[in-house]
Amino acid sequence: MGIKIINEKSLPSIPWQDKPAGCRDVVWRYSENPIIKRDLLKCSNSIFNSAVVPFNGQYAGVFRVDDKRRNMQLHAGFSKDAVSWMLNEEKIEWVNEDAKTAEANPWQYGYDPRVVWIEDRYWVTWCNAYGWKPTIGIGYTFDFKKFYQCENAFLPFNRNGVLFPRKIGGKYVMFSRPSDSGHTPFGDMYISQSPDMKYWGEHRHVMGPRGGWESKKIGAGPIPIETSEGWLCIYHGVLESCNGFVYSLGAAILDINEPWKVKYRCDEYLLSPQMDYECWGDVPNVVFPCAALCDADTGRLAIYYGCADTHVGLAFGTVEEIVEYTKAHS
Ligand code: BMA
Repeated sequence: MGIKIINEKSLPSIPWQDKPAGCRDVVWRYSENPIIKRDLLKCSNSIFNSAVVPFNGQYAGVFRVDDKRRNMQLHAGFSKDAVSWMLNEEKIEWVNEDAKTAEANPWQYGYDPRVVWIEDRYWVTWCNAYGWKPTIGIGYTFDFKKFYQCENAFLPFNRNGVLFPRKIGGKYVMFSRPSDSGHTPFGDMYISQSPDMKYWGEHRHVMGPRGGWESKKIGAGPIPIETSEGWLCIYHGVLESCNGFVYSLGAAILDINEPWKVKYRCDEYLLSPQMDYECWGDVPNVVFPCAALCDADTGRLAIYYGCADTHVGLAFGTVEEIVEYTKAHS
């Protein structure tokens, strides 16, 4: 491989299917999609926009479950093969280490989680209600059994909080996408920095919408992947049609030491809602990536994405091909 993957681990058990013969795309779907159907749990109306990571030689994750009351909740889940998932029927009960944090921020709703291993634990970020208004919640777990909640990173309104997998320049780094109270008709990606996961500042603009498939708003997706070309960042972009929003998946490559500097940005989407399960559901025409597994040895990527705000889908690609394609179409 010409492109080096940095700091990712060997993951020989990563889910994988070779690119189908005749496929001209850089990212292709798992043939048995969706891998998690909306009714997996007794309580679930839908299960989508969810995050998975390697865990104890197998896999674990945090899943967005909208229940039948249509409350947005987070549930832990486990898998041997990262394709077939068992989710806890009960939602995550967050524990606050600090009583003041608990008092100030009682659980109301949470959605669109991301999970990343940094240093000694799995960090979870999600869109968290504060006074019933969305902002970025942060917590952590060691075992996917007990989950600890920290102070919210930002004020409302904010969404799509995504951590980088290591400190950069001595600071934790997170994407977010400031927004408004509703189904935001705008949105740029920003980076914020923190010495301690509690106080966030040194905000930097990364990029905004720029036309076509990403003309309305954009937001970070899976945890960025460190490569010799820069941070490979898969994100979503939204187009507004006469019939509503269309969510697609694209890629950009950011500077390693100053990740608010965009080196390359693919002008085509890499995956857009085209299959029935992406075009038909509670919110039609949505592919919404929240996680990617990466095998450092082969460069294989398994991308987990929400389908039509209803199920979880899986797609494949390789770091090398996505990086090359992004550079060539930037
Ligand atoms: C966004 C978020 C996502 C959702 C998407 C499409 O604003 O609410 O959770 O998947 O809209 O409805």
